[in-house]
Amino acid sequence: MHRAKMAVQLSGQWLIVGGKTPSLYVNENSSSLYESRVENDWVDLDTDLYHWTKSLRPVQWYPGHIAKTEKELKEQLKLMDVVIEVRDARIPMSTSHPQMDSWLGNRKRILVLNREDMISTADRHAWADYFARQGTKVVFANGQFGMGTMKLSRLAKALAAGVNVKRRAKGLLPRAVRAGIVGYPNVGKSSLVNRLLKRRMCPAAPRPGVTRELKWVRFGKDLELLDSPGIIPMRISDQSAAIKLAMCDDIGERSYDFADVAAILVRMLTKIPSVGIEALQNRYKIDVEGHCGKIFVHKLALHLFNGDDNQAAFRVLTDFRKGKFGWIALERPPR
Ligand SMILES: Nc1nc2c(ncn2[C@@H]2O[C@H](COP(=O)(O)OP(=O)(O)O)[C@@H](O)[C@H]2O)c(=O)[nH]1
Ligand SMILES: [Mg+2]
Repeated sequence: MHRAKMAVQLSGQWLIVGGKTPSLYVNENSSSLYESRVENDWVDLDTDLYHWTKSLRPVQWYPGHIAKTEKELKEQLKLMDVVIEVRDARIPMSTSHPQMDSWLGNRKRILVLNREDMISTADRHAWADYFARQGTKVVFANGQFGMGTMKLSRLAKALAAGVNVKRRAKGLLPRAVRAGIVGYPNVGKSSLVNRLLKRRMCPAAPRPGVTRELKWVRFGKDLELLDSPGIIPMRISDQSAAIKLAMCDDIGERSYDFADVAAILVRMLTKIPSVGIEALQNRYKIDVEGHCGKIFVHKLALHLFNGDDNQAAFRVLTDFRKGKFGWIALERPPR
């Protein structure tokens, strides 16, 4: 399923940007052997996730302002010279909008994997390597502390400069170049804009749905930046993706059941090679029985929260989001 999604994506025109050089990491045979074993585990995980989620109540989140945004954004996209597409580095596939390619067409674009601090070096390497193999490099960024924004800024300006070279050739006066920031809710778009501008122009908050309108801001003397509210498909057809958005706090809390999502997160964590059952048992001093996430959450509820599964589930989700099981991605590239 993922593979198909990427093929569409890659048929679009991607711009090549910085990123770590994969060759710095993959050298020895032993490490590639290890890598291939880990990759196998990840493939299994995707299949498992599909089965775990299919019986759940579907997760859907489409607040009213998103439909309006989508319409406005499509209009604004026509004006943009460069589009900066931001995704959550923990789930680069699940934060890729299925319609983005058709909206952007041949427009110049930069792919940013934000929240780079929330994934491991191995995750980062896997994604850098994957995009490099596809002929696509990405900017890894941290909207909170500004890593990667210098590179992003340089790149946006360089790409934008081409616009005025063309205008001059046609005898037209130069004009401010427009760059738009687009992406799913809560991936760090406003934070990145603020970092680029080196001041807080756009409200950023730790919950999805804070930016409600499109906002142009001046960036340097010849660039304008557009911050936009997050967009998300009206129906998320891939429920594994929807669950991962919930785990990463990228969609509204009211759209999912904490206990369901936490139970699946527990199962995922036990299977992620760098976390495993031990990490959960050590943290909560509870046995993981037969990989069952529901039982685990319920035991935690009895242990700490007077039997309240919801609170226990919220604790597990929050701990994951705070990196208490280590900083890890929930997705690895398709092979
Ligand atoms: N750890 C971490 N947090 C980030 C990063 N970028 C943004 N955030 C936080 O994520 C939350 C959502 O950011 P915001 O910019 O409002 O996202 P937007 O909805 O895409 O505009 C805020 O609490 C930010 O401080 C990042 O790279 N790393
Ligand atoms: Mg925002």
